[in-house]
Amino acid sequence: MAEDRMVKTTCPRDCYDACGITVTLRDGAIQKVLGDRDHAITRGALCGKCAIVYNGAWRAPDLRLSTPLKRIGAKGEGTFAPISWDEALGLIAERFGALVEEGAARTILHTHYTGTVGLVGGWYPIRFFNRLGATEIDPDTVCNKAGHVALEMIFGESLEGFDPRTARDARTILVWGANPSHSAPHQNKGWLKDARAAGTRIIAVDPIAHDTARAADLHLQLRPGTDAALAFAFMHVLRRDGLANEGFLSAHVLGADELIPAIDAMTPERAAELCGVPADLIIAAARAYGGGPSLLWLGQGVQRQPYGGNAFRALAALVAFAGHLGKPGAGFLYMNGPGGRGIDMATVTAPTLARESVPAISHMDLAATLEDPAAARAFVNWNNNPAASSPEQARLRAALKREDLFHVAVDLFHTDTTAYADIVLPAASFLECDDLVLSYFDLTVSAQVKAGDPPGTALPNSEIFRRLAAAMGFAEPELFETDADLIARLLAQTPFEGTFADLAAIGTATVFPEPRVQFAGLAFNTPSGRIELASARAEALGLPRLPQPHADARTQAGRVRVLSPASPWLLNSSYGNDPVIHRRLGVPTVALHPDDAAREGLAEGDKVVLANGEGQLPLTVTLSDRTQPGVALVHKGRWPAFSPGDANVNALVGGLKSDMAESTTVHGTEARLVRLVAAE
Ligand SMILES: Nc1nc2c(c(=O)[nH]1)N[C@H]1C(S)=C(S)[C@@H](COP(=O)(O)OP(=O)(O)OC[C@H]3O[C@@H](n4cnc5c(=O)[nH]c(N)nc54)[C@H](O)[C@@H]3O)O[C@H]1N2
Ligand SMILES: Nc1nc2c(c(=O)[nH]1)N[C@H]1C(S)=C(S)[C@@H](COP(=O)(O)OP(=O)(O)OC[C@H]3O[C@@H](n4cnc5c(=O)[nH]c(N)nc54)[C@H](O)[C@@H]3O)O[C@H]1N2
Ligand code: SF4
Ligand SMILES: [Mo]
Repeated sequence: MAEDRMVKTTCPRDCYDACGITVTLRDGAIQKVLGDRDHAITRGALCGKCAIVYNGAWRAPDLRLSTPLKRIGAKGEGTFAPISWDEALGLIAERFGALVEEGAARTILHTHYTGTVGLVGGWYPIRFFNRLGATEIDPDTVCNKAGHVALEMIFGESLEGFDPRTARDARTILVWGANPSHSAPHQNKGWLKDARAAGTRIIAVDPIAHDTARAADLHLQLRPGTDAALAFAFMHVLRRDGLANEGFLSAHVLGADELIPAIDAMTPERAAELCGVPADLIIAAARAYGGGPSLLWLGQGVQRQPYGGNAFRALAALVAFAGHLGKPGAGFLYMNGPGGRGIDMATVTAPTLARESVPAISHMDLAATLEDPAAARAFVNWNNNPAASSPEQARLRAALKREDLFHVAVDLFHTDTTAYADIVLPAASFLECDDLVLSYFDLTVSAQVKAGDPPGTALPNSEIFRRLAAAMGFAEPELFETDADLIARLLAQTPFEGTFADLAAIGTATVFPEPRVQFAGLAFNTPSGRIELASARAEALGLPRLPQPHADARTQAGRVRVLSPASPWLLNSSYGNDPVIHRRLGVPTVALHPDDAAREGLAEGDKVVLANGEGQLPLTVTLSDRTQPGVALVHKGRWPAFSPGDANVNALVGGLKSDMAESTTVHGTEARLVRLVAAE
């Protein structure tokens, strides 16, 4: 028997952890996919979900797509016949070519997101769409765009966060609207736990008492959508207790004085009423944060609210009032982008290939646009499963049934979305191609290394779009650059000194020897060069000039606010088709506070329907003291096809846009609870 061989690679899921992986090979075949023991974040164990799927669905020949397919049944039915790559690409090129000829390239819509966050697998195909002139469904609008735009407006930058290693200098870490225990499991049990063990206070602000909140020193369990009022109350305490950094405010901040009346009015007692958090907890948390140095982890959950942009503006004001920037142990993190490690994303996406400006629309408009034969004549989804992940699920799926909509899906698996496609193209997984992965938490650069061959004739995303470009008759050399050349060029932009082979040998490189200080020079890329709490740009967009001390009104009696954050067993909708994951998940549930359940006469295990103007969803009740009265918890990511009612929580989610950036308001969803009486 041949010796075992090990390949180090990296998990490229949309996850804060960017785990190091060791793949064991025997006779050239993958035996086991395990966590890398030498990896500083992973420390030997993958998360539970990846440990299952990377040794399950992701390597299961019966589940993976292995050949191009052509639809032979009705749209949505999922009946296909295998065809060759030449035939598939020929059919696509013919349809796209005709639309280009007619000057209707923009009626080709494409959705994509973070099926893989590998720089090549995630973004190289954009080159093709730039050249084609297709309309991009702005991916961030389904996730985090409001937060990005708010931070960018205020700090001139949303993709430069604190360096997590600076936690050694922090006295407090405030985790606001993130749930690391699900969405960043290794940061939760490594970084956060280590910080706490070293004496750093951890404070969580979240409507749900998740494991991170339970392990924290303080948990402020606010009502959803009341974050801005709470942030103003924090600032109130800072000012009242002499913790506001006046020197910082006058030197680096625009508009702090204009905010003072609203701050002075938002006493902890007033905020307690609006947010449902006891005033003494607000005071204790504000003092701990204000004392500093402090880090603020800005979660993505906070801004998936109707006033999510304003909430981020208020949280930015809190950072400014505390003056927690520009020194070790201070700062905030939404996401660490590639730019801070030297990467210019235009190297990957080649925007110069676009002949005109590239049209983009919000995910919130996807269903309405797909419905309209004049606006949408073709549709491509790659790295994205909108029939499970996007709002207005029923409307979106009805639109995908349009016979005259030419639909191409690129995925590893048959999904709820591929079921509607005319052509399905099989993609290679991260175990089957090289790439670069940049954690969006740690300032590292990692190698994704090919460990095995894809099933059948499946191809990496990049190769699929190279071949499609050739079939279209496009000639620009950028459309044909090899992965190896691109990876080498990208790696050369980073501080890592070595080749891809050098990086592959170690898996992950820490590219800055010492922790970076966020905004070290306190120079901000805003028009004034300062932190713009008062924003002329906001005014020009019809938004208030200043952050507002807003709190959403309480949910009306008889309704619940439905929160649908990350599940520990799914990665968005990915993994929902793995049989072991499926067993772990059990039936789809709604977690209700015992008070709500008692009021509605519901008990553990009862069947209910959540219903609103958007749709309805059958669920099984589970009682939980992790939630609060008026708030129901239904995790995202179930596959409609495997769920009662052929729907998941997005059947309840409308297309309402946030106050900024036309972004998602998924956590603003409300619904009625309808009890099902079992037929005798
Ligand atoms: N296991 C797992 N990990 C994942 C994902 C997954 O699906 N599964 N998804 C990945 C992706 S794409 C993303 S974007 C990240 C997101 O990861 P996070 O940034 O952690 O965001 P979420 O899990 O969406 O939600 C975080 C928290 O926001 C809270 N929340 C909801 N409304 C409010 C509010 O009004 N105020 C406050 N303060 N909090 C609120 C929710 O209760 C939840 O606990 O996770 C990534 N990691
Ligand atoms: N109700 C509710 N809905 C939400 C959210 C929420 O909090 N609540 N969160 C939203 C957020 S934060 C996000 S980011 C979106 C994410 O939504 P999506 O972008 O749809 O993410 P996934 O559901 O994981 O779908 C990714 C798809 O890519 C495929 N894939 C994986 N690797 C590859 C590859 O290498 N090549 C190709 N071609 N395909 C690949 C996977 O099989 C999967 O089908 O969902 C949003 N939807
Ligand atoms: S999904 Fe996240 S936690 Fe799980 S293995 Fe991948 S990077 Fe690690
Ligand atoms: Mo996301």
